[in-house]
Amino acid sequence: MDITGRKKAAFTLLCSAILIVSCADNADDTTDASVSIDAMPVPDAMPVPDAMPVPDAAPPDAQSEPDAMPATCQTTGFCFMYVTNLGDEAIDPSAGIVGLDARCNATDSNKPAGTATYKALIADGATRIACTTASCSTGTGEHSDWVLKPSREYRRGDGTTVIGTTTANGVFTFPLDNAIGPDIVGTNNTRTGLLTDWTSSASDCDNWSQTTGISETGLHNVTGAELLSIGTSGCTNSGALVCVEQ
Ligand SMILES: [Ca+2]
Repeated sequence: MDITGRKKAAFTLLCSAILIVSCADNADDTTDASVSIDAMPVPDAMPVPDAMPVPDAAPPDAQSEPDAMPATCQTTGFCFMYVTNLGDEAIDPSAGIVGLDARCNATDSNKPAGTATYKALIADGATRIACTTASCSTGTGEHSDWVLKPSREYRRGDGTTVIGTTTANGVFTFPLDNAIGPDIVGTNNTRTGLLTDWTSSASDCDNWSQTTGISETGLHNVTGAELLSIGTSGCTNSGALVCVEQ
């Protein structure tokens, strides 16, 4: 090989080297381009929606429901009783015992705070009966629309003064721990329609539908069986009502 031939060979080698470098550069460019594409999975890194804590916030709302349950004495352990302070709880002949229950739910300065429903501690021997035998000797099956719950503590509106706890047959034994309430100016008489053994009296102003005749009358400010009866009184006479939370 002469000198010219050597120069051609060297030039060819140089060109080959340049091509290899060029190809290598191209390969690097391709790699770089793919790298930049691989670096785009940012959208995959958006787990924010997975962090949705909204469902986690639901359980506290569900837990608030039990808090609303103690609205009645079915769940608070004791029930309220009070004596009306409206003065003369006149009999409404058109309403009967339902009208007397309505008086227990009317505005009254003695009624305990809250939204509880009340019924009158009263009997008519027809729709509302406490016992058909003395102190319900055969059990709660003697009740009709009776207002006291069995084995339940009853308290005054102050929430602390215990009046008494009923028997398993849904009546009180006497004496009570405390009277239903203190003396009232005017009269302490209450309309009851009950005899001292919790059976119904025939004297009930004709099932509380008449303002003539007589009714069994009790006292709210005592701890004995006089709560139920001290005798009879005219249906036009003043009389309060003992009211019981339901
Ligand atoms: Ca009757």
